[in-house]
Amino acid sequence: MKRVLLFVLPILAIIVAGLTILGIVQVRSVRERLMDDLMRKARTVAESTAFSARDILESNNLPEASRLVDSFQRRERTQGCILYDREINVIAVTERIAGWKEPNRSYLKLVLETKTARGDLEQFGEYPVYRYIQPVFGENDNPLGLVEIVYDTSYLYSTLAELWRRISYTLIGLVCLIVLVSFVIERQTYILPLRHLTSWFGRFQKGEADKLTPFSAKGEFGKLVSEVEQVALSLRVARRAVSDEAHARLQMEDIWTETKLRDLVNARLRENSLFVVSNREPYIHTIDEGSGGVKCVRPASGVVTAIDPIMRACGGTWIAHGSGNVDRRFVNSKRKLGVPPGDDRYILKRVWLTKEEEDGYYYGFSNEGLWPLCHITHTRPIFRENDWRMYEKVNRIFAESVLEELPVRNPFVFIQDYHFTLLPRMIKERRPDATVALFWHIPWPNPEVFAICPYRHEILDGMLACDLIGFHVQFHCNNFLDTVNRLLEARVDMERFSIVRGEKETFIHAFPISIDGHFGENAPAPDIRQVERIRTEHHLEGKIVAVGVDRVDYTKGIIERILAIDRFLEKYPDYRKRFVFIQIGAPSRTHIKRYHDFAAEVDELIQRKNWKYSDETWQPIIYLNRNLPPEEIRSYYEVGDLCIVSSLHDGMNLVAKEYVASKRGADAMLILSQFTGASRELTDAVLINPYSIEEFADAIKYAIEMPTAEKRRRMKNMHTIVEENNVYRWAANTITELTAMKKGAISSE
Ligand code: GDG
Repeated sequence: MKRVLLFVLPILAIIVAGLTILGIVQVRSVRERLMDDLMRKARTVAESTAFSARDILESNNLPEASRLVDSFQRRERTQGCILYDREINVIAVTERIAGWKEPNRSYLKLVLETKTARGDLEQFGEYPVYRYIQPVFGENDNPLGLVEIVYDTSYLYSTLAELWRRISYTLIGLVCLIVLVSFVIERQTYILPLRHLTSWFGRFQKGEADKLTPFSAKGEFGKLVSEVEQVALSLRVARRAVSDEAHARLQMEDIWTETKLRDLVNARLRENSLFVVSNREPYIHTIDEGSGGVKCVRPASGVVTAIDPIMRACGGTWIAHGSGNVDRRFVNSKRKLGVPPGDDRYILKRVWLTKEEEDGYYYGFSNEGLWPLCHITHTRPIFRENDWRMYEKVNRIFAESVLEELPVRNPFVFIQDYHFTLLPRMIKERRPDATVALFWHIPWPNPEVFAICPYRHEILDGMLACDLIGFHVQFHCNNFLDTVNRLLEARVDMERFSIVRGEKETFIHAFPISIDGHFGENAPAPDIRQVERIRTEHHLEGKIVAVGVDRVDYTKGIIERILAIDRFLEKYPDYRKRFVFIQIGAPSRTHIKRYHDFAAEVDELIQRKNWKYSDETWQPIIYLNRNLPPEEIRSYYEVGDLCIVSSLHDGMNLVAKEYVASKRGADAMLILSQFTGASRELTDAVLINPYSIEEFADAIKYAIEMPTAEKRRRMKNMHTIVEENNVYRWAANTITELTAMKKGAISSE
């Protein structure tokens, strides 16, 4: 539209200007012609009237004079006639103009003296009139008086106005015609072929290419089409080749690596790449408060830690809330960008939300309602009707965003976490053929706890549209099956671990999530310079260093950790000046009052305990209350002789696994809460109950004093477990299970 106007407007401007000038010229010449006619007519009439008036004036025959001027009363365009004597007294006047203004005596006198007739335009009431004054000559050319003829000129103006009207109508008609013709030409030659090409390419993207007939177009456009067709063909061939190679390689390798997962995805999903949906996006563009420049940040999020390596391996599209304050600057017209920035391994599609939507859906319902409901940490869940409405609305917004991306055949949608319980049904309603899985990254409570949620039925109904729901541990699966059994009319099959409602069966399976770990030859060497800088900066030389890495969240047991360290130093004073604990605490959900208060509580407690023990050379707790890049966190793991994970309740806890992976069986130890999902796998850690401060304090001593050989043995065992059960295996298990369900529908099977 804009382009058509750009093309049409200058042409229209030229045509309008040209026709206007022509109109002005034509109107002017018509006006001159009409005036000329009028003047000539006036002169002729005045001369003949003067001839008749001569006898009347000579004989001073007043009745005859009246008759003469009255004859003008009947004429159409002549307003009237006035007869003057030699002294410029009015002898007779046509009744129609009897009320005309006083005669301009000096003007009439001039006509009489110069003996020359004169004509002028004048105003008579509302009308413009033309008056012509003719001297009446007697014998010897002596003036006897004057005859004044008054003509109505209004017909002249209405003729000109009519002329203008006709010119304007022609102009408007012409403009409409030109615009219409331009649109038709634009549509035929440009829009339709382009639309055809866009739809063709769109269908190619969605996997319909095989069914399509070749695209035909001529000229320059045809050349473009031909190039696009070649790209499409190469892509199709490349995809098939990758898929065949992938099948072959899958038979050979047995440990799960990035490459093996990629092969699995290529072999099983073929061109139907993965669609992941989560609230948190893996890369956030924000303004750096220090430098004022733009930076790309990796958020502190277990979901991001786990899913990003999978997406890097498999490609596909990750749809998430665009939460960075300059995110909009980095997306294309479809709100997408290639990530990681500069590497472009997969597509990130950002969904925009208003502050009000984010507040209700994310801070409100998800994190003041569902998060405390699912974590048994004695923080009361808050359910507000308005938050629920926003939660529904945002699930709908995400559904639309996902649906517009899905390919025509066998799409795979992998939804992450408790922010999207309604999304599976919204997708399935419109795309029943889509395979939808939901992974629940946090614990699932028992039925009594879940039943307090006012929206329990809607949530369960939304989730059960999935083909598969995954939890970290079997215990959470069992809780979910129990919950459905108690709250809904459904058949729970405890042998198949599935729930059947009507025609629909949803499988509920445990998939313990993990990390990529970069094991074996791929393990990145620690950044020695950064490690040294950390040691020097915090005066760690010769010290026993423990680390904790968490989002500042009340479920992570940070307060209990500090209290346990306090008790440890109180109970075992020999460790004073020898032990340092570094807490990395990434700020999280700070708009929520509970989080805000909790952060202040952590700050205050650390300050109090440091004040209690520190002297000029030593401070027991170092608190880094900021978001650090993953590489720096790795350096802190390197520095730590111990890692403390003391969650009060945690779906899995990836920090525990990251620490074990980064230590590669070295002389180190992990202290791990028994209330984390990770404690089911990492049984060689020193397991603690974070609520028991005394036991916790003793566990710190026990971990420090454990013989080196024992530490190495345990760390090695745990390293093997994390290496084998890495995140690629987690993804492979999920995908294998999903594709097995849809066996008939998947092209490669
Ligand atoms: C949920 C569940 C489940 C920490 N500080 C920073 C930072 N981190 C990284 C850690 C780790 C991740 O964040 C945190 O992982 P967690 O597993 O502790 O989890 P949550 O965010 O609570 O995640 C949890 C997880 O989902 C996965 O399913 O394990 O149970 O609650 O990778 O290294 N990362 C960056 N800066 C930091 O300051 N970039």
